[in-house]
Amino acid sequence: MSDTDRFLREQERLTKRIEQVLQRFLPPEEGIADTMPSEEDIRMPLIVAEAMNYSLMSGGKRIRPLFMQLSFDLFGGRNEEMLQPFLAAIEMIHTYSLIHDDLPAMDNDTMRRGKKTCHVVYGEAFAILAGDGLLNRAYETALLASEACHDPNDFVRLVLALRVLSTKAGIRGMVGGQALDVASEGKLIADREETLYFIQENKTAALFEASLMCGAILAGAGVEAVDMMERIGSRIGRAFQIRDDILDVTGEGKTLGKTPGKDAREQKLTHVSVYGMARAREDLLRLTEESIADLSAVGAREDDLIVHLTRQLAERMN
Ligand code: GRG
Repeated sequence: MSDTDRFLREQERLTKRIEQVLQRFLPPEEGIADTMPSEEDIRMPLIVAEAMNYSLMSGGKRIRPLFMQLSFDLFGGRNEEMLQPFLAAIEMIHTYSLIHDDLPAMDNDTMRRGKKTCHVVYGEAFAILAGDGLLNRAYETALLASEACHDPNDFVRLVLALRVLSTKAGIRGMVGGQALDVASEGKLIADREETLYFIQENKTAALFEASLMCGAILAGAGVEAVDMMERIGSRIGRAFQIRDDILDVTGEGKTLGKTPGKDAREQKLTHVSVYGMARAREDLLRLTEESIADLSAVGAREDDLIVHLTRQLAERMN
């Protein structure tokens, strides 16, 4: 078996396990509102749960939980019961952001992960609620890791990981980046490079940082190693966004699972619009190789899946 086949098989195995973890923490689609006055009313909260599950289980690549798992493994993590709620939580946060990003008030898209996006199937109000529900469910789920804490050190790790997850998903992370992205659309920006960097770092890279940092924290890694994982997450996440910007120009809707060509139509600030295609490709490769050099500094080997995955993302087609 070639190295590439071996990596793909291992990645497939881990992704299947992540799907099972997600199944374990899905919101129930029954028993939510037994006290509602009428049959029709009772259906409403259930439809929100259905919408949450529709988007969550609609076939994403599960890259963020994969990185969290691989970071946990890299630092010799053993308490999988503490990790698993966090694997589900990061994917729930990511999925909520996709649902809200597709809304007419934001990026206004009808396709996601090759399917009709949430608001097309369930309507805008219910898609907003499904996103809210997933964000909240993420923290409900992450806190379930407390049931697997065996000693005070475990509780400290849980609190640190929660701090990282909530900060990186919030106004000083993904939400902040999305706000600047939306605000800069179609505008003449004085410092395009600085603005672009802020958007990439926060809208996209913050969740990669959270994945790698939470994996390391829950495995018991020290402060320096966690800081290094933040730096690596920043580079991998920015590279991920640059690849996204390139694919928006070169990709096809069928492979992408979403509508291509929107960045130019909506005059978005992207790596391609600011630096051009050739420089975008160069920066993508540079950030990828820098991430791999830093990964090897924290003990990853060339034939570890975390290194392979980092390389694979630079060439991804969706
Ligand atoms: C609405 C608060 C809020 C944030 C939205 C994630 C995001 C921020 C917007 C989605 C649009 C976008 C292109 C963001 C950049 C990050 C990105 C490339 C997301 C897509 O992630 P993948 O490719 O998706 O991992 P799958 O479907 O595979 O999970």
